Amino acid sequence: MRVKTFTAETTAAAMDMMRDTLGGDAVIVSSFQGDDGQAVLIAATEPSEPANEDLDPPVSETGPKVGEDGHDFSAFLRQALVSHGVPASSAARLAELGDHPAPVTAVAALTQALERQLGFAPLEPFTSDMPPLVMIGPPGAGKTITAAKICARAHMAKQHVLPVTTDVKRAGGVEQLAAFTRIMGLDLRTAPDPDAVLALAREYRDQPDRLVIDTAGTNPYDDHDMAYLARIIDAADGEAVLVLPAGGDAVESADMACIYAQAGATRLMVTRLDIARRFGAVIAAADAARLPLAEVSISHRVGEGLAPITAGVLARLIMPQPDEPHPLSTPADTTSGEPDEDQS
Ligand SMILES: Nc1nc2c(ncn2[C@@H]2O[C@H](COP(=O)(O)OP(=O)(O)O)[C@@H](O)[C@H]2O)c(=O)[nH]1
Ligand SMILES: [Mg+2]
Repeated sequence: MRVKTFTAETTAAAMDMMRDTLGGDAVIVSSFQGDDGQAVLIAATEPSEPANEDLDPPVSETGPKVGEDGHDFSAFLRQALVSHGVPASSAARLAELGDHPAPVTAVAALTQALERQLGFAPLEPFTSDMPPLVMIGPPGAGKTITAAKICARAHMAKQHVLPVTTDVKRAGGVEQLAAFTRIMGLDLRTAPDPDAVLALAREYRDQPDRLVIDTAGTNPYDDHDMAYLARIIDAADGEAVLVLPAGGDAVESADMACIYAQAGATRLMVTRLDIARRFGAVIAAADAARLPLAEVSISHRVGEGLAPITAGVLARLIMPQPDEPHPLSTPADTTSGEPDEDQS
């Protein structure tokens, strides 16, 4: 297999260059946006004649190889992952994992690697006899919107859900969630401290309602904040879901995820995938903290809900396929009457 990298203003222009140079049999191995904003397309072709010397040199030091048992995509995977900000060591490990047994396409190789390295644990099915969900994370991560989305989904499915907030000190903290629960006709309970959380958890232990507890933003580097948060999780005797936005610095996100995992987080919910184009932070956080990915949020609107995330979806986000629809296509707008969030 011979490979060539094409760089152009747009993916379409890069595809034209690919077809002109390699002909119609070329296979797109990877397509992503380069650091300079240019569209980068890596294509491969099986030469019917001895290798043409004017093809690009290999894309890495060792270069892509054709193994005994098929294609070796490890260099492609590493390059694509690093371009998304995945730390080099993690990218190298994933690239190795993707390579054996030999997959047919680069996306299949990355899917295989992500399946092996990361966990995927959707919040569905949501049943009322499950432990309370406690949404935790730094300020502005999307905890409140995500809590509202989970409650809305459960309510629409006629499941019993009780929204709770511990975010009582910040001005507007309660009101933000109340604006959504009011529309749904759900009561919102407040729990100002761990004792109140404990009392609510006990009160509802034998009730059909599952508690969804929104918490105030915490600073993972503040020991007092984290100790207090751990007390809330403990009092709820629930499952803590770390909420982090996509698109942040990968190493910072990984550091934070490890601290929240120590405080009790058992899953990772990623928000703002609609306004991110680099997904290294998602992989780095889940990988470093060994937190399975629950679901993802792709809209600020509560009615647009949450989307499932799988290894295949994540692989396509990392290596978008020009001929395929976006792996997280935006759901229809079902938000009539919903209070809109200020996006400024
Ligand atoms: N575009 C977009 N905005 C989001 C998403 N999730 C949350 N937001 C916005 O991010 C901001 C912070 O969300 P919020 O739930 O208040 O964060 P919290 O401080 O963690 O509770 C709000 O303006 C939300 O509307 C998402 O998936 N996509
Ligand atoms: Mg909040």
